[in-house]
Amino acid sequence: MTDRVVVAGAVLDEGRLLAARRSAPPELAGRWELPGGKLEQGETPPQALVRELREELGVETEPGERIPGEWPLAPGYVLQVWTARLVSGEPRPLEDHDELRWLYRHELDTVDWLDQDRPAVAEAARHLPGG
Ligand code: 523
Repeated sequence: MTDRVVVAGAVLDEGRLLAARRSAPPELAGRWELPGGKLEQGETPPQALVRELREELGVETEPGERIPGEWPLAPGYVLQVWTARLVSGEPRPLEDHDELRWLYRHELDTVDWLDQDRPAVAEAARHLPGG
């Protein structure tokens, strides 16, 4: 069976990457992620990403390019990541997160990323100024 996709966004703005701290479930709470969520029926990953970022952060975004790779999650799920440009709004932790931080490239290691997000964060760093 095909794995279900969880899409996450490497949201870029003013030379920084957005990191979001999960508030649930307990085993993931306190760890940092690229925000996103599961695809719903009939959605493409970029469509799901725009919806999830609107719901969770209250912002409008425009997906950019896919970050190469695909990372296993719970059985039956895989993580795919797209870059996204902030179009309007200031992100707020409306759902699923209790803190947000904008990180410059040299600050990317200052939060405890979920293991499965780390390769995509490293790749997203290539889109940030400073190296
Ligand atoms: N991850 C993950 N990294 C990451 C995201 C967005 C999600 O490892 N950047 C994992 C965490 C969960 C699963 O993917 O095990 C689903 O993510 P979740 O809970 O953010 O998806 P939602 O918001 O669609 O979930 P429901 O509220 O359950 O529908």
